[in-house]
Amino acid sequence: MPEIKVVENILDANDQIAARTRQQLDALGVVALNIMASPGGGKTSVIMQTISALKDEARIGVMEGDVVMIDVEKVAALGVPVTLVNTGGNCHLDANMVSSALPSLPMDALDLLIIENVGNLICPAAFQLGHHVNVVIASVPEGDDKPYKYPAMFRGADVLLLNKIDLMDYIDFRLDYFRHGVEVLNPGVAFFPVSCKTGEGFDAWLDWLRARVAQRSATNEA
Ligand SMILES: Nc1nc2c(ncn2[C@@H]2O[C@H](COP(=O)(O)OP(=O)(O)OP(=O)(O)O)[C@@H](O)[C@H]2O)c(=O)[nH]1
Ligand SMILES: [Mg+2]
Repeated sequence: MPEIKVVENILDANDQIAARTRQQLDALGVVALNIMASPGGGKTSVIMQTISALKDEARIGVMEGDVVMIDVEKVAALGVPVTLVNTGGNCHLDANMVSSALPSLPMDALDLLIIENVGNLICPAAFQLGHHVNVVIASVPEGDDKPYKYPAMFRGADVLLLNKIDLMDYIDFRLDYFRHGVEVLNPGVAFFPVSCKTGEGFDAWLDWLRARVAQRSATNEA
């Protein structure tokens, strides 16, 4: 089937650029997160809470995959370097976009690069960017069936945050059903229920991230 061949070639070219980016990041000792979620799931909110908590202990830079400056301006107000990765309206970031945006950030003065992908639970899962960690954010108002409907996204997660748990009392969200769907796809994935509004659950996520950044630094120094 020729259509499938074309898609394979595109992904192959993408993966080659992603591999180069990964080498650059590793040489610099920068850990990169690919933050993925539905539109409005809480990507920017999680990024901002994370920056506020960690910016005195880690040097953080941010890439915002978007077509407008709204999220860039929010992150810039926290005083960390941030750049827009203009997706031109595409439904996902790709390795070329991220690679082209690297010179816009002071990469040799960072420990952690946070990449906010386009709000979408399907396309971003298929594209390597050169990052180290897939962070998937689900949120309570989206419903408890999301792992069942978007399996590739949940299967590929290294970390899963369930955001907006402050809204649990207002939504019919069966946490057991959600967790079962995740466990079938991705047993043992690091899972953190959080609320960006109240801060609940954030300490566990921050500890996980601190450990991941420390692991990278230790490898780099060795
Ligand atoms: N109640 C509640 N609202 C939240 C929470 N986290 C985020 N929000 C709100 O949800 C809305 C969307 O949050 P964003 O962080 O902008 O979500 P996003 O995924 O970056 O959205 P896009 O970039 O547009 O895809 C905003 O109005 C936030 O204030 C939370 O934990 N609880
Ligand atoms: Mg956002």
